[in-house]
Amino acid sequence: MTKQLNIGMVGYGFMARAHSNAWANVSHFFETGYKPVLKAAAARNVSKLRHFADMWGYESVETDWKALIERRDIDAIDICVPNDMHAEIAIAAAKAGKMVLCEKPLARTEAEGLPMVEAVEKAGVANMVWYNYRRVPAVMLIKQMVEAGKLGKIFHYRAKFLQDWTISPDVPQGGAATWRLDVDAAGSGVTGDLLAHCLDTAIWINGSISTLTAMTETFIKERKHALTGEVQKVGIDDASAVLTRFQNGSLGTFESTRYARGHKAAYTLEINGEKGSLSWDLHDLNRVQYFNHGVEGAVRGWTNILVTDGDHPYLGKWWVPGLIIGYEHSFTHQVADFLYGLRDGKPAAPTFRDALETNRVCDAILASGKSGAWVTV
Ligand code: SOE
Repeated sequence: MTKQLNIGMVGYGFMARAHSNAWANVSHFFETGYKPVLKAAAARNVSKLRHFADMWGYESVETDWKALIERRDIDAIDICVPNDMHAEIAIAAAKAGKMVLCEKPLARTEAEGLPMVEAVEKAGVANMVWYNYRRVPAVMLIKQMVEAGKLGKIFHYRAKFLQDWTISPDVPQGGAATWRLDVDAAGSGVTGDLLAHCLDTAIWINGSISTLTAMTETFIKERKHALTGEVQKVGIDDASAVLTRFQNGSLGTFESTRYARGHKAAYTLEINGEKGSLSWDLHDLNRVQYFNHGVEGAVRGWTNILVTDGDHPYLGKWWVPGLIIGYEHSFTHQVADFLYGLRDGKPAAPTFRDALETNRVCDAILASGKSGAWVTV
């Protein structure tokens, strides 16, 4: 029998929309034994909250997240607010016995994330962090191919996440739309916001990072605060470039920036191994590029795999071969895996504990960016 799972959403921004879309449509495509219901949404700005709730069909609203957590008809709390609020809400939700799903990064630092991990583990509640790019079918296929040994020994892991939306000095920091530029709200700049995605995928596919050295830069040193208009020092990293060694002996190079003119969300990755290479580009997200050195020399070359067949990850649940899917589907897949995890009693990854590792690596990058030294993670 299908069980109802009542969702309590905290926030109403871009991520709350991406998550709500996933909760709303997952049971149309995936038979997990659960049917999520958009029960209530919470935020302080009542008019924006009501508009969001109406658009997505939330049954009710709360202007205080604490009231949402206290409600007995809520099963899972989904946290879609700036990073500085993740810990307090997640810990309170876990104490109240709710399942907790948290937008990435788990916290601003590892130290802030650890009590969140301890709270969900102590309470024994299901938990997950929304590193959605793992659930792009092409990325999942890469993971499966690496696990199946298609690349053999891995030598290199290379990833970038490039944007260009903060180049103008007129972009403010703080406030609802630009909290990602405010170090108090975000914890860090591109390292926690963009590179964290690359790191999560890398650690998941290629294992833990052992040591690293990083270069970070803040190109624009002062910005106006969006709420007060006061010109303040910028505390975030605008760009980070990182060299890593993985525990499996491979080398990693990572880059993230909001100053790569022309790039909006250019997440790319490439893995080079003894037997072949694989690469992926978010702007062409249904394709995997594969070089198989095992193919006879005369016809050997990069193969372009269109990941839309029924036997590709998740695709059997969507349309028919050749029909592509998009960014939003990665969230639906993440919800589906969360619900399968509830059904099977196996936590869906990344759990809070898994995601803490990414926070640890981000901390090491920011420390190395300041000191210039190699850091052991
Ligand atoms: C930043 O612009 C951002 O929205 C990130 O916060 C998301 O995590 C990333 O997926 C897209 O870019």
